[in-house]
Amino acid sequence: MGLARSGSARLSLATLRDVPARMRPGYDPGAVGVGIVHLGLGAFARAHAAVYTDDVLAAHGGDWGLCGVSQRSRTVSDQLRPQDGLYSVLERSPEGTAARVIGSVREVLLAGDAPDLLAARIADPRTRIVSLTVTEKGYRHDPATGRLRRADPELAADAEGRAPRTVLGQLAAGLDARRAVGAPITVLCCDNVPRNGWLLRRLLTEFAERRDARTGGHLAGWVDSEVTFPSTMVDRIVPASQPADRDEAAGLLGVTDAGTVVAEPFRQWVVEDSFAAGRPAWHDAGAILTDDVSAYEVLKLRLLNGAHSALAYLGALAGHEFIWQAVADPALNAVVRRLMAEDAAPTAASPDGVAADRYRELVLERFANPALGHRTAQVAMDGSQKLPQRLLDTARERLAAGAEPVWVCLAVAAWMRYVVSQGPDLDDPMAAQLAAAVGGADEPEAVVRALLGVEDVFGTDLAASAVFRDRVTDWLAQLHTRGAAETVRAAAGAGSP
Ligand code: CS2
Repeated sequence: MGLARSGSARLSLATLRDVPARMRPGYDPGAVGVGIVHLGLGAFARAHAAVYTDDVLAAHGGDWGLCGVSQRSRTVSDQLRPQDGLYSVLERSPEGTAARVIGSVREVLLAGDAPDLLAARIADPRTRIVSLTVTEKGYRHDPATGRLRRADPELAADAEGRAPRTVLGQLAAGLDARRAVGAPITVLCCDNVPRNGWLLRRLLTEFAERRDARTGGHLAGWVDSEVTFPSTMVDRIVPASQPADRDEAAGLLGVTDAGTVVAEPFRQWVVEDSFAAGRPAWHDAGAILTDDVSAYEVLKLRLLNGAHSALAYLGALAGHEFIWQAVADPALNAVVRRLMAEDAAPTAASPDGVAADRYRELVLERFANPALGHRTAQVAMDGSQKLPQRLLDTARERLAAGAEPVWVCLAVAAWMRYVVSQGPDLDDPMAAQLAAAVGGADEPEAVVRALLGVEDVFGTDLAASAVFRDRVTDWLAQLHTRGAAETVRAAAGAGSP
């Protein structure tokens, strides 16, 4: 792990007193019981929901500790278990780094190791919320239709009764055990997918019906009457942690911390207030509890995440390793501003009190934070799962309004160029399907036709839009012949291309 201060004690409940008092949790983590099972204990969850809950525990106490569940790799459980679930968040801004130890994660499980224990945790009446950050691809659905991928072999095996390896399988097994206890519960999706609560209810119901058909059970009906699925909008930029971050954490804390995560100072959480068995007082930690999350969600997914993806693909193609470098590029900055103002903003009604242009400036300031070290390659991952809600829905609405989504088309063309240029190294759950669709095609027209034909991503309508298809093709041709940097420079210089 290359910890800076070898020989230093490691963060744990026993060594917490060695950490400067202002950096410690404002309560005794060891005394907190589990009230939330969180699926997907990645860096984002640890720097977002777990932090809000840590604030609530400091302010109000209560048994809202998290049982954090890693899905695949052993890394997080190896980092956190020897530390009694404790870890630090390094908040990075151009002014410096502030560290705090988070105590809200009270247990760490690896899903594959303990499927029965996980189901028992979800069934336990003391568990009142199951929350999730498993990324867009974790739901195994078709982003274009919002339906389960019927042919997914992992889902099929879980529905056939195997010890669950998929998120939906784990949820179904746990909720079915809870049905025997009869205690209502809330499932809280915290991923960047549109109408995430509604979508997760639909996907889980679809899966439960398949499972019921095999078992003769009544899980789908129970989920319908006893489980709530509030929607959320989640926002904080959290780059993947690097060895140097762990060294800095050791320097600041005075103990070593294998599980430290890095984040920007900004954080936002908007939550639909629909909880079947109670919830922590997250509003006292700055979260917005509301009846309707939709305006916040659409604004964030289309302006922030849409611009982020555009910067990631154009930035990577232009040779920028980090997002802050891409947004500091005057031509790229100009192009992304136009995408946000001319294509995305007209499709996103601002929530009360939020001015779209002020929101845009704040987002660009956050992207420009050089202390974060957020890689374009990280944001560029899983494009097939991200493009629909970040860019394609914007394009659809602009086209329906009779407008040409010029800048969204540039971002889509950049994604296509990125897909082809990455070849077998493309980090995307649909990499094989995208490569097969492109085949040996190289001409822009052929590449656009091939990728627009991938209905799981583009549906059927966009391929049929000559306006969309021709503009994407024109941009891809420019990226081919002039390269990304020159294409963007020319576009930024031109009034309207
Ligand atoms: C990013 C998001 O990696 C990505 O796809 O766009 O993780 C982004 O940083 C967050 O949604 C910000 O809240």
